[in-house]
Amino acid sequence: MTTAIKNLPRDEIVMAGNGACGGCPATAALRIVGKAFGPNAICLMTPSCSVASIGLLPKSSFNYPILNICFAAAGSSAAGMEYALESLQKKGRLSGEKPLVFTWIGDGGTYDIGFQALSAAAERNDDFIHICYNNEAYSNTGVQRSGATPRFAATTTTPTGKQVEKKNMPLLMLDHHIPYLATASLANPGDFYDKLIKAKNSKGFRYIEILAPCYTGWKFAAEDMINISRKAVNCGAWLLFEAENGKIEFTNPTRKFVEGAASPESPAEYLSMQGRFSAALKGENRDQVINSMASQIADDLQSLRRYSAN
Ligand SMILES: Cc1ncc(C[n+]2csc(CCOP(=O)(O)OP(=O)(O)O)c2C)c(N)n1
Ligand code: SF4
Ligand SMILES: [Mg+2]
Repeated sequence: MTTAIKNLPRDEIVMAGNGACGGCPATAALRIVGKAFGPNAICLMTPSCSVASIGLLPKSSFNYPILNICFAAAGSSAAGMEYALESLQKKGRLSGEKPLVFTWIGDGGTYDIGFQALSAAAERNDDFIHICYNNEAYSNTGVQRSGATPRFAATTTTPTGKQVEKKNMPLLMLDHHIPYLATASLANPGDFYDKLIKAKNSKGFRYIEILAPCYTGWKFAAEDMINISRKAVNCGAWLLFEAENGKIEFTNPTRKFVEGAASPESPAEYLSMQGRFSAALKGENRDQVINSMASQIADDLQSLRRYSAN
């Protein structure tokens, strides 16, 4: 049974006065991470909105020891941190329980710039948790396109809409044969929390990715952030699943879509709610854009079916 939001622990690692936009999805997701991981954790971040939100010592507003590391190095730095802690423990120089090491990285730092080090850490099955908060762009530097930006979305580097499909990063990571992988949504906070707890209780390389609808980059009203998160899941633009030792389990409504018990909603409303798609949806290409998105979703579901059959 999924943990109810009212039963989430009261612990807060995100303090008042942080520098994120009000209602920032990345920061909301990080709050849930703190509730799941508790105080005994070390967080590594690469340049991103989350780093910019921390603020300056001694008033940093995320209540974890945080290392702000170079963009390409999340995988190797977290692996090094974990080996160092293990070594200290073996030498008797670390008292108490070993802290949990996790990375909190944007899509730019995961899909693109940090991919090499991440892939290497996954292949070595290094013992840490990588969490990607995916706001589908390089938001902190003014919303440039990333490998996670969906086709047709306008960014500052794709002003008329991105021409190519995004990477399927969760499936790429699954192909590294890692012990635990999950996708999550802010519309299902209890499900996200439960997946974080599973990852915390597992060993080896664990990967979790949460969709983080950024209203400044996606251009929608801030109060619609959870609504957009839910629409993404209901139309299949964001698919919810987890894989333990390669065995995939789906979270509803994705499970129903995969099993053919229900069909995803049309992506029309999801797309229309976001200003980043307005150029692509203008004029006679509107139906073509919507159909193309629906057909990509059908392809992604088909890929998941193939993985679940293996
Ligand atoms: C090697 C390097 N290239 C570029 C930058 C500039 N930079 C800082 S934050 C950022 C965007 C990061 O995007 P993402 O990882 O998706 O996080 P978000 O800003 O969306 O939270 C960029 C390009 C940098 N700091 N280092
Ligand atoms: S730009 Fe987006 S991701 Fe960055 S702090 Fe603001 S709402 Fe959060
Ligand atoms: Mg980003």
